[in-house]
Amino acid sequence: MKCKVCREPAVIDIRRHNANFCGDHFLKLVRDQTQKAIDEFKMFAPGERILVAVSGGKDSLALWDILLELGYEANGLYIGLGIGGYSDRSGDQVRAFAAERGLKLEQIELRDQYGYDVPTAAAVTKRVPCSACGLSKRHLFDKAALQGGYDAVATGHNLDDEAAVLFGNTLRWQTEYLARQHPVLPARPGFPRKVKPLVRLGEREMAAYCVLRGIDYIVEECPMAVGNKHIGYKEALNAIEATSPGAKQAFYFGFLARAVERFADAAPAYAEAGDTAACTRCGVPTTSEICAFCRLLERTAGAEPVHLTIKGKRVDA
Ligand code: Q46
Ligand code: ZN
Ligand code: ZN
Repeated sequence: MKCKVCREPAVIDIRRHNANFCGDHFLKLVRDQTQKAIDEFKMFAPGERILVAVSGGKDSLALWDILLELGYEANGLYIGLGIGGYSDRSGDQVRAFAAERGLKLEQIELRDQYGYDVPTAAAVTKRVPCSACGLSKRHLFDKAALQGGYDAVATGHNLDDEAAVLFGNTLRWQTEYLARQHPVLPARPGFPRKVKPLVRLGEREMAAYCVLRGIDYIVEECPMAVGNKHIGYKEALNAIEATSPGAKQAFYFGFLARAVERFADAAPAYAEAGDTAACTRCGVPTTSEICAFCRLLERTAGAEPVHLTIKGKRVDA
């Protein structure tokens, strides 16, 4: 197996590109593909300030590293979700990454700063943890980006993630979600621009990138992700990709090129929407008097911390 570029021994094969690469040329490919996504979707320009949402996993740490290598000004933001040992370990990983490289990392601990954690919010609201978790992350990333004067929030979603989400949204024809499934969501009043620079790269490539760059990341998944639909969609797409290399890329980029625009009407919030009111507590635009995040704060205020369980079994150790 030889590198497509230099003919030296290759360390990785990428079947959808029908090519093998040595370490150096693979790292170059990853950076080039990221830059290509940034340019193609007009994510941001040199000189703009980026806030990277880091979780401690391979994708977000690799993204932070790649953006810095490409010469962008990128700081990290980590949110401690209070999901037991998983959150402790992921926070340690992020802090070690930033400290070793002398990077600027902002940190928010839900329990310390907002008086709740994800397991407690899930118990109080009687909904799946991902619901309160996603709401909290969106609100706090938006707020941190606006307050810090950042031009965009970047997340580590890769091609496998985006193809799996698209697959799920398509299975159920969730047109509102389909309309918003774009690698860039433009800024609108009260909300920063959101970008996904890794959409041209797969999960396996991100893991290889971390190994080659000496990036330690948390391998374990969030205990709440285990067994969820998203993982099932990924497995289904992996089975298709195995016999049809390039299928994922064709599915996702074909959607962006030929279909996403057709759903634009289904997401009025992102169209030239009429003005919404401001949350009377925190000021973010909302359709009701109090925004969903402030309602969550109200509901979780004073609630006893709970342990995270799935079907009665504790999963947060
Ligand atoms: S949403 Fe759900 Fe993730 Fe939050 S509770 Fe875990 S699996 S971390 S991306
Ligand atoms: Zn090479
Ligand atoms: Zn609010």
